[in-house]
Amino acid sequence: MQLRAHRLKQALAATALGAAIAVGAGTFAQAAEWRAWNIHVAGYPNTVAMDKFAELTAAKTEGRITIRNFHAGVLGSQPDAIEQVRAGALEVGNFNLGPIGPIAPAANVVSLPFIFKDMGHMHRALDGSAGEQISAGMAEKGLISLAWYDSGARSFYNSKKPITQPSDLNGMKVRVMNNDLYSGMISALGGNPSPMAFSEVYQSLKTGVVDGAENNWPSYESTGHFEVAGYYSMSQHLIIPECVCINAKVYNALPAADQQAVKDAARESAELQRALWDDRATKSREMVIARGVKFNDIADKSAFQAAMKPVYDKYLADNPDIAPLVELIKNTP
Ligand code: BDP
Repeated sequence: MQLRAHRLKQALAATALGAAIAVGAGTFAQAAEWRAWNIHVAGYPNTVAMDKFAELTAAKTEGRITIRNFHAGVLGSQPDAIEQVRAGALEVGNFNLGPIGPIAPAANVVSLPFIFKDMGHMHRALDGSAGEQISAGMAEKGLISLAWYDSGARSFYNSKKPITQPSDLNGMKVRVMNNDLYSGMISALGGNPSPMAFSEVYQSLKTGVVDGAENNWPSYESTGHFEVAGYYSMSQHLIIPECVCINAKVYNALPAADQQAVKDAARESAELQRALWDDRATKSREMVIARGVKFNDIADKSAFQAAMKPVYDKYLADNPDIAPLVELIKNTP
């Protein structure tokens, strides 16, 4: 009996020692697990690309960094998530630059309506000095942009009628993302802006809290907004890029090789996202039109563009130091 007790004690001690060694070793070579925020649902180009980003990061860092994606906005609204990544409560997020603009004025240039002529123009600007200035402005606010994702062009949709000219928006309640530039844009067109979280838009359209909203084809389709706001009018007033953004302190604390690995992983995921984007935009558009959406082109957008003058004037009056960046983008061929 005594001998057995003794052996048991010995065995327990050995186990405890083993466990202590294991814990010690684990602490020493601890792998980092990051949490990543994404607003989009399964199958959406950004969701597929963020999964790729996680897979590539684990492979390129040989498991030193793993990323756990939280899709479909389950970790909260986008403005909240941006604050969480800045504060380090979350490590990573796929963010639209729209809600980043109010925090980082340089990043807000992309939210000036009609600043980009088309997607190609936006890509060229981001790939050059304008992109560097935008990244620098974000880094100052604690967000490092690892790569840029596409988000197409945003157009108006509503439950009432086709929009062909600014006066069609008169008195219309239109949901916008949280950013004064977008509220100013709707006011300048004679509508009533209603900033609200993405997750609330479907119900608000359905119950008539708002008459319309604005987004690209894939989001109009994936959210089901087309079911409750069946007029889509191709104003293409905003072409807003998105980032794979990481908390600056987390990124800066990484060894150089891991910084490179994470950046490469994000950039490769962006190549995939951009390829998937074009395909999804076509499919979403075809799908909603087949489901009865009444779509109209706005060939001449000059009246909408002219109406944006007060939006530009106010932004430049509030941020005079950003004027050269606005000019740089406008002059990017
Ligand atoms: C989508 C963006 C997403 C935004 C959403 C919105 O990808 O980041 O949250 O629009 O309108 O196109 O809120």
